[in-house]
Amino acid sequence: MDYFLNEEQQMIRDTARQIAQEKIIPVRAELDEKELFPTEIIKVLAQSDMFGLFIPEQYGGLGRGALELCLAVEELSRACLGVSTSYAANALGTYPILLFGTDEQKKKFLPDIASGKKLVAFGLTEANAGSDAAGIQTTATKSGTEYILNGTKQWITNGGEADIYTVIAMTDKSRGARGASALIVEKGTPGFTFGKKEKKMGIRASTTCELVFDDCHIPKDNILGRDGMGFIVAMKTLDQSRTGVGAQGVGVAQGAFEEAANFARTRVQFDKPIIGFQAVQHMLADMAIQIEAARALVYSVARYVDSGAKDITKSSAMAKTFATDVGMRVTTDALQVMGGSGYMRDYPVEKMMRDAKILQIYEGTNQIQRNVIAQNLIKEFSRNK
Ligand code: COS
Repeated sequence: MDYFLNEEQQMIRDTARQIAQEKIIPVRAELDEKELFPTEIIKVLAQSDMFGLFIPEQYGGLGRGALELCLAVEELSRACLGVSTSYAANALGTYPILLFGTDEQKKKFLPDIASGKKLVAFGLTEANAGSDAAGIQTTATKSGTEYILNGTKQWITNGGEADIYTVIAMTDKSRGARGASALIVEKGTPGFTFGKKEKKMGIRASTTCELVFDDCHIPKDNILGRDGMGFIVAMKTLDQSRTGVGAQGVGVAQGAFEEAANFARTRVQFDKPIIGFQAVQHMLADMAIQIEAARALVYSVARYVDSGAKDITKSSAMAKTFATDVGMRVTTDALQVMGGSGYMRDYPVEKMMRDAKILQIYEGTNQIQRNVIAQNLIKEFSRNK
């Protein structure tokens, strides 16, 4: 399929593909096995300007958008979802600054993010606030020219590795979702430490850990948007980033499909390569259809996001849900095509299947996405009545 990518977009895709081939594939099994953060690969991505793709030129980036980011994320995910998660979570953490930061905040933080000098993480989730994001209990209490942060964030991707954290905390608990605020917190701020590092089923080349705030003083200038806007900052951030999670689904599905197809062409049973059997052919055909449909949806939604449209909530939830369900189904079927070999760690597909599972969970479970889609449909029905 031709998605009519311009020359620059093709170049971005090819650069990410080359990094994936040369730098990620040779080490992905080791990163997974030893649960290592991909520091060297992050450096290579930084040298290739990959962290600046979606950051405006005036703040040191390349000034491109969601589609370019999706192209890079897809290629990295095709090789290793753990590495692509470390990369994509950086964008997730950056969006609050990009969308709600003042010019001063952008000048201060974005150039180092665009160059890859500083990594970013997004701190929303807590032990008792996952799907129910408005239930956060971390507090930011105003005191003179500062906020004092107290509480613990859980399951934060890039936690510990990142230098900059965009954190959602309650400034007025009595106001529920309208009492949350978004703050920029820098690593090294007194009262900010890292807690438990998680041991995960998949995406083990990414770090997931707790952020612990104990009377952590944050200058008032670090607020994003206004007091009470934190929930909106979080939701708009997720609206932007969910298409990228869809791109992860496309990438991991493509990677697993290629492994399964190559295997089926060489694995001989009953005196012929198993790709000669219709049972296998139909599985491969179904995988190819699903990947193409997911890619088409993700690219169109990314283009819609880049058009500056305001109503992206439903579309990005659709792209995330569809493409990540495809990621899970295709990696599972790829393993099935490979039979016992697929189940062994000698091949990368068992890792791809373990990795793919998180895509249906993080940045809002696919059940929550369906709620979001349905709520938006209902609003549209009543508007068009
Ligand atoms: N853009 C702008 N505003 C939004 C919004 C969006 N995408 N989604 C919700 N809001 C607003 C609502 O309009 C509402 O505003 P008012 O109070 O002014 O009416 C407010 O936010 C609360 O919205 P809602 O009532 O829908 O919130 P719920 O408490 O029912 O929570 C959410 C539902 C949106 C939190 C849930 O569907 C969700 O997305 N959960 C997943 C969270 C998530 O992705 N976690 C992963 C963390 S990062 S890896």
